[in-house]
Amino acid sequence: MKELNNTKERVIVAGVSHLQPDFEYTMEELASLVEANNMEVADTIKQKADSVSAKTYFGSGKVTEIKEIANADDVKTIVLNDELTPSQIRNLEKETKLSFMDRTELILQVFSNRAHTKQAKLQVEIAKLQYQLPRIHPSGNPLDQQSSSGGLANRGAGETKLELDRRVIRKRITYLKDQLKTVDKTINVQSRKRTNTTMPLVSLVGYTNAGKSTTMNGLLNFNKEDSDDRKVFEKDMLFATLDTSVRKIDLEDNTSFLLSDTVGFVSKLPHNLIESFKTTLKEAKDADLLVQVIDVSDEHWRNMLDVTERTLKEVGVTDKPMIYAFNKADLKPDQIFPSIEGDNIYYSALDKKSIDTLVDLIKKKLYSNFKTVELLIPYSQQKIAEKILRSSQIIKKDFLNEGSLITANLSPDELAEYSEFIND
Ligand SMILES: Nc1nc2c(ncn2[C@@H]2O[C@H](COP(=O)(O)OP(=O)(O)OP(=O)(O)O)[C@@H](O)[C@H]2O)c(=O)[nH]1
Ligand SMILES: [Mg+2]
Repeated sequence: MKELNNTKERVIVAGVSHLQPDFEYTMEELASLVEANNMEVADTIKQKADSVSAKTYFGSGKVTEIKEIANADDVKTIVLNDELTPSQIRNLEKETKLSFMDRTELILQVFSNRAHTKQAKLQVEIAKLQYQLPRIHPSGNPLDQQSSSGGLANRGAGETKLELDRRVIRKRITYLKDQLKTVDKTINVQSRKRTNTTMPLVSLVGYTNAGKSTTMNGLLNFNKEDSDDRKVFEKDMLFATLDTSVRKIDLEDNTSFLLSDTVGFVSKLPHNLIESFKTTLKEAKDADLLVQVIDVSDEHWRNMLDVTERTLKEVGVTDKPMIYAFNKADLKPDQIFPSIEGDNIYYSALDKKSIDTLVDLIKKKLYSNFKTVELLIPYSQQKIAEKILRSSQIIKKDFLNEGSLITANLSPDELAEYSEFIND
């Protein structure tokens, strides 16, 4: 194992603060992302400036300093805290003869290593190619494209090859997008089957490694014997989950809800990646209730909460009822758990009593606007009775001479739909 560590590439993480209020935090995140990418942080370089340089991201003095520190540390790669323009990277590489990786490329690499399913692989590859498209050069040498030393003839040939390379990449993006559409369609058919029922959908969302998958597994065990085949993958690493899993949770009073677990968030998630992961995040968009899982034992939990809220807004998930689920309370000294304060719960996903309390809160939020009513449906409209029995929360049913008498706990939508059958 030790030997493995020695083979890790050592890199320097560097960033310009440019008036970002959470700069220090994003630099710490960058270091975690570097580790998640199986590299090691040898040094950290920061520059305070009101803005970044359009030419080299850092000011010129800093560029020289980086070169010196990298040489002293015997490091060849610098990882940067922002997404840079292709020309900024080119200029930096030209001036320092070092290799630069920006935050977007790093996140894409981490996602790429974690992608296992066809959908996740396609999503990541599309985002990667879109990132590469404006950054490829006619030769491996980034300096060739701009230099005029090769003479007109060479340059012309280079440009043609560049156009050709770009066309190949564009074609591949189109091809992959088509493939993704087919995969998405299959997944959509499955989720449409679900939406035929009126079972409410609860979505776990939150920062990566907060404990969403562990919470899902805890809820899966609720009311049931251990059922390993339904469990989702949980692990102490960034972006353990890249796909969405949906499971049915049965409650003791004959009611059920659907629960989805999905990809976690981090600051400055690349736009292309978010775009690519839209289908994966669809469950959160369709959800009746969001449970935001927060690792309250992490001193940066407030930043993580902000990142999650910002990302949700970016993917168009707004105005949803939300439970703030402060997880890993067991790791926080003096934190009493499980405990509920309004829409907040302090709990541990590893603790059975916590899970019971979380279920109570989910039920309370989910069914707060439900109403128990008695419906009388004539046998001439048996199809409607069948639909209610199939998809609503049934408390009691009787078959009378006049028709089916059903006592059910109905959502506002169902109350409106079946209003003519409601016995007052
Ligand atoms: N001590 C403690 N550890 C927990 C708790 N909940 C989760 N963990 C651990 O935290 C780590 C991350 O948990 P996951 O459930 O994989 O986190 P996630 O939010 O699904 O993470 P991603 O899928 O990477 O976004 C795992 O090692 C869990 O065992 C908890 O309540 N207490
Ligand atoms: Mg997970």
